[in-house]
Amino acid sequence: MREKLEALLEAAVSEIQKATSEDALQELRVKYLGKKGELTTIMKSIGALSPDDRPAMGQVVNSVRDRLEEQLQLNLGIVRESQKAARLREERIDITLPGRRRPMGSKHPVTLIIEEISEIFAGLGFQVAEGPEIELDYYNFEALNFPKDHPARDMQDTFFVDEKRLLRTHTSPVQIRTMLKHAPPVRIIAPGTVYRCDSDATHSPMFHQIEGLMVDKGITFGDLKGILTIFINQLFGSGTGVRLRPSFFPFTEPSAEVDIACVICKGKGCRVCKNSGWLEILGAGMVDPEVFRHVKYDSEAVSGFAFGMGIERIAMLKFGISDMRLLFENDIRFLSQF
Ligand code: 2NM
Repeated sequence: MREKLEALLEAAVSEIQKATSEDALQELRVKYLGKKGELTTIMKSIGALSPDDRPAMGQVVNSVRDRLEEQLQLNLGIVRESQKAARLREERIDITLPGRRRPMGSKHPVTLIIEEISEIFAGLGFQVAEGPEIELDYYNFEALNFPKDHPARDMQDTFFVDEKRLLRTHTSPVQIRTMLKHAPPVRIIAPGTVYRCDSDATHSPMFHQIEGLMVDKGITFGDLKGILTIFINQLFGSGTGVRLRPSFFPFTEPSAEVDIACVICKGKGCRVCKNSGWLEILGAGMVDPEVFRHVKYDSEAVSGFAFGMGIERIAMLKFGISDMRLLFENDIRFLSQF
């Protein structure tokens, strides 16, 4: 039996050393050490030996098993190393090749205008305020003095989430939230995305606005006109004509539409201004005391003005974009020009 074991060990070691793959080594493990393996079979026959011979023979079997185990591990390491070496020999990397360039991104024209306008108002002491795009009906309409039956509160015009919540139709709720949190004075602008049920060549259901609010002791309509004139002259160039026309908004009284002299024809009349020489770019007014009541501001002690403008229209005028839909197609050939 001892000779048999020695012959087995020699044969097995030699086979293990010749194996060139992990699979071959696994097969040899099964062949010798598996449940029906050659060593296992010999081990089982120990029972037939006389009790005196069993311990010694058991030790021999164990040492043969340990030797085989050791040899298998050793060759497994060797096989893995040589496979890795072969792979590395084949994988040639040409370090002289130029790297793959990632195309440089660019800011969206709407983002550029929001940044430019925010910079101008920063220079006038306005801070940027933000708020949620899913808004409460209360902040979007109720606190802004929209009557219950106002058409803007209809499903036709507004995307409702449920009874109480909607996609904000303007950024005015940001001004409400700001006034509820902070006592006067406030000087903020609220840029952001807004939503209305409207979709055609000149209306996108998702667009952008910047609204502004200034509240302090003794703010007048003159401050409104002065601030907006400075703003327009910085955005469109000094000397740009400014015109105010009376208008109406639920949240301001009095209210005005603010026009600028057409940037295309300088007021002579063209297609863009529909021959009027003027472009409407802002709505504005003195904050209605009813709005102050909702945010618990004392309208006897403070007053303020607010204004709002659409960004897409301003981006089109400033960059000479003829079709608003280009701003929403996200074609990089278009976007990379700004
Ligand atoms: C506009 C025009 C006029 C406005 C008013 C307010 C608030 F919250 F203070 F009442 N925020 N924005 C406002 C006023 C917006 O957009 C055309």
